[in-house]
Amino acid sequence: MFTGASNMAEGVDRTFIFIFTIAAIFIIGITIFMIYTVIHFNRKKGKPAMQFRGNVWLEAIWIIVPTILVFIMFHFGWAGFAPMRNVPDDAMVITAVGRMWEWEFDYGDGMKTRDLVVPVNKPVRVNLKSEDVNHSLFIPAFRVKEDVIPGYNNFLWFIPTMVGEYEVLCTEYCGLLHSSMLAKAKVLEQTDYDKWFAEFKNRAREPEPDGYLLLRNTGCIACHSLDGSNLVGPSFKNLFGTERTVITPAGQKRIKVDEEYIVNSIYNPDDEIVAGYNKGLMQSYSDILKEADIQVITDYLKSLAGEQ
Ligand SMILES: [Cu+2]
Repeated sequence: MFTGASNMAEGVDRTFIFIFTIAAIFIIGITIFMIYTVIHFNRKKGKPAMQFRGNVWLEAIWIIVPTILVFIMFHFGWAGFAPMRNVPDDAMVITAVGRMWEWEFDYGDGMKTRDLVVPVNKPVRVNLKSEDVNHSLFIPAFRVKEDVIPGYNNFLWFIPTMVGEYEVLCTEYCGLLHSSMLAKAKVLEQTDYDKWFAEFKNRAREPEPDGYLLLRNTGCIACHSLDGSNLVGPSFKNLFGTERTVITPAGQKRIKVDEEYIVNSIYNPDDEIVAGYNKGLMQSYSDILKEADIQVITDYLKSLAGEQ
């Protein structure tokens, strides 16, 4: 009956099934009773209405029974919730960073991933940090969900109980690409996890290019992919040096993506919109990125287009 992939699933599912069952019994029972009374007590000619003056037993029952049911619901709810705020001391700690519109999982020492990778049967504490607005980290298979609020140190924890790949979502509407703020939670056997972690550690040692860091920290790659996929804006992959059709206030024209075009696109995004994309979605970065920053970004874009 409890098929969740973490230790939290049983408490959550039990509460959910109990409340759902009570609600189903009531809605079916009340509906049947209502239909019965409509048919049985409909207005008949010449029949005087009966007058009632209360019924102590009936009133006692409809106060006592729901009160008991609500207390049982509270008991199940509390029994499922209390352990969620009580993290074992030996839990491994990972920081989840939410930003518009991606998740990043920080393992410390500069080791950051897009997907949450954890070993099976080990307690994991996930500290929750937001770099901009309110987000909410939700891993349905683990039955855990907590708000990620800027300036507030929230957390969640769990023990994954089944090897597999599960969805990670944001459940707090956080803007345009909220629905694509997705990641995976990968639960591995301990030996596979150790292997992954060792590789990850080696990879993390290689410093990221400055241009990439600038794009990431400014939030550019939430809307412009690096792998060629189309998001809100054109992908950065193979962008530099190519020709595009752009829409200007004066009409369509062909341009070549060069240094000048990139500076102008960052400072005046609505001037020349690549055909097929929408106006008004990007702010000007003239207050955020200096010309020197844009030079670093341009060099990185050249490397993505194989020009360096
Ligand atoms: Cu979000």
